[in-house]
Amino acid sequence: MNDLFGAAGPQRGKPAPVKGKSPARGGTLGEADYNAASIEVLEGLEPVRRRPGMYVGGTDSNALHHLFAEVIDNSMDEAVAGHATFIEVSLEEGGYLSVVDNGRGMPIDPHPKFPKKSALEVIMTMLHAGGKFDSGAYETSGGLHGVGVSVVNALSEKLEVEVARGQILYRQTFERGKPTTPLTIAGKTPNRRGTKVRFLPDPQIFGAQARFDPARVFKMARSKAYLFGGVEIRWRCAPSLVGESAKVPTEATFHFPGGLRDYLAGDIEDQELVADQVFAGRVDKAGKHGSVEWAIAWLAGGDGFVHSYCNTIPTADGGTHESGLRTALLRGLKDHADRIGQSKRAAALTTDDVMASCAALISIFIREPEFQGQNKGRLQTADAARLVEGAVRDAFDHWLAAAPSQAAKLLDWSIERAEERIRRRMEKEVARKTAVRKLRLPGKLADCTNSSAQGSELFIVEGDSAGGSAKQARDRASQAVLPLRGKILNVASAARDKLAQNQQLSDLMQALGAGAGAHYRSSDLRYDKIIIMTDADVDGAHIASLLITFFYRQTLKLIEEGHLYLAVPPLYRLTQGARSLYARDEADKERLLKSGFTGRGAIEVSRFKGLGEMPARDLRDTTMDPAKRTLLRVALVAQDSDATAEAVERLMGSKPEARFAFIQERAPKSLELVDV
Ligand code: 2B7
Repeated sequence: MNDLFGAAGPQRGKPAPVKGKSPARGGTLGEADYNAASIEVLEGLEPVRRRPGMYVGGTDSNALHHLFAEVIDNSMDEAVAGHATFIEVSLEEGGYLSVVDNGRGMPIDPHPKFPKKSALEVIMTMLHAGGKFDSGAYETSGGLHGVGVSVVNALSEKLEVEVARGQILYRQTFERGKPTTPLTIAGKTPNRRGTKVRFLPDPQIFGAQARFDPARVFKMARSKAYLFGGVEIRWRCAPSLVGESAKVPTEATFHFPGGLRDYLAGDIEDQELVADQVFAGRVDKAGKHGSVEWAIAWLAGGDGFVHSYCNTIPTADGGTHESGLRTALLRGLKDHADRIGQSKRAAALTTDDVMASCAALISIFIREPEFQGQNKGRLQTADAARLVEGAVRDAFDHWLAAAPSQAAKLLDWSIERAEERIRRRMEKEVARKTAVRKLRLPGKLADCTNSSAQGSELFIVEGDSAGGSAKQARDRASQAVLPLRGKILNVASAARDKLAQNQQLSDLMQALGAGAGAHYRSSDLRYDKIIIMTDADVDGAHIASLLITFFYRQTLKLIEEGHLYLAVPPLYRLTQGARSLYARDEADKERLLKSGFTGRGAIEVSRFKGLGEMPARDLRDTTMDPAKRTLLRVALVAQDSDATAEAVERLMGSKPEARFAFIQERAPKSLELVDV
């Protein structure tokens, strides 16, 4: 073996001390030492092993596969630059992954800054601390995206590099980032050219069980061939790694001169399309430099996606090239709508409407791209937006103009998406308003859980104790209970401002949710039945009449539309042994005493003093359970509403003499109770 430089090796592999930093301590730079010059500094790999997450985003399977991406990206750079025509990817039994290209081969000459080391060793063992290699020869089109192959080296238990250059084969090996051999000449290679990197990810970093997923590596390798039609990718995988049923072949060759159009076809298989044809194209050297390729299909059903790439590197978080694409498609479609006299319909369109369930691939090649974000997954280069927008826009205009019927389908479909979006937003707004109204419900209301008015009932009860019984007796899903304390304000005689201030009535109006007076809106009523449930005595009747007056005056429509009811609680309970019967009134009681019981023994008669004293079960069985109860619907009898108004005024108004006269006249009832 020939030690080419005599300086490399495990013992002498330490980087030369650099001003302002002591690698021996491996410490971080002090604030004072941190100057512009330090940014250019290359440092050793200890930081990578100490904090792998900072360099490859973690130590999980994603991070592991990132190592492969890092290596193949270097080969792709050589291919895209026109120096390599093929790349071999081999997954080996022992967990090794090897990548070979037929490019120019990593430089092996002494590095200008570290004359005792080869460029190869510097590339493999020194962390590129943030600036750039200042020699143009080492510039990658991946730019700052690639964390560098030295990170792969740092995180590999073993790694070997072979370079075939000038008919000579060079070789150097490493362990956990440190050289285990110097760069040596391994022989002559008259027919070989390029670089080989073979490595085994370190189980100390990724875990003892960590392995490359053949399917994932396969897909990553294949996608490179789709992204750059000028390269052939040769795939090899140890048979023991692929199960019998797996879709991963042990050997394959990828070469896709059809590029993204072919890639997309494979991705969407035979899904139905909105426009029958795929919109695909390629513009080389668009603008000053850089090229753009795209393939887009609008899927009739199912989820869409946008996969974007820069220099064959996936940009999972999008960026400027994706924005350029979105702008081009939206403006193109809107302008087309203008041309065919449909601009009004297309006015509301947004990029999301045009891109909804659209399967899109966009790939650009530019020099010195800039990436941002945690995983450097977003392209930042501003020029890329203009580059893509210009290229795609031109082609899209032609595509739309050349196939008017497809263009019409796409336009109609996009407008439908916009309408759907606007409808959804309105529904959301309504739901939000309903939620806000719910928040404003009075504290005393025990609301039902059903949110729809249909089939739900509000029981207005007298006093907190009756309220308590009613809450126990109710069906929570459909029955709400609002207790009112004592006599409520007489609406017919009270002044307007007093009405507005009255807590009881304002609680009631809030619970109903439909407003009052001129602002009453039936469609907002929160319940189907409003049931007044007062004690079966004179006071109870009075409260009921006050409430009815309130509804009559404030929400007449509610009565007209048949929403107002009176509950009919019993007055007596008759018990003989285990059997109980309930009586509505005196007459009912007499009837039951005569014929209601068959057995012998005393019949116990108890008179309910109030609903609050009634056991919840009895209240449910007699008054609240829709299957067993009696309800009276409050209805307007007089067709002539003036006559009704006059009657209410005389009965409930502020002049007692009018009330007295009314009763004296025994005028026909204005309000009638209809047994239901
Ligand atoms: C920034 C560094 C990593 N590099 C070169 C030249 C060719 C070359 C490489 C490579 C991965 C697995 C096989 C340029 C670039 C270093 O500078 S890296 N090929 N292939 C590679 O890593 N493949 C190069 C200019 C003139 N001669 C050679």
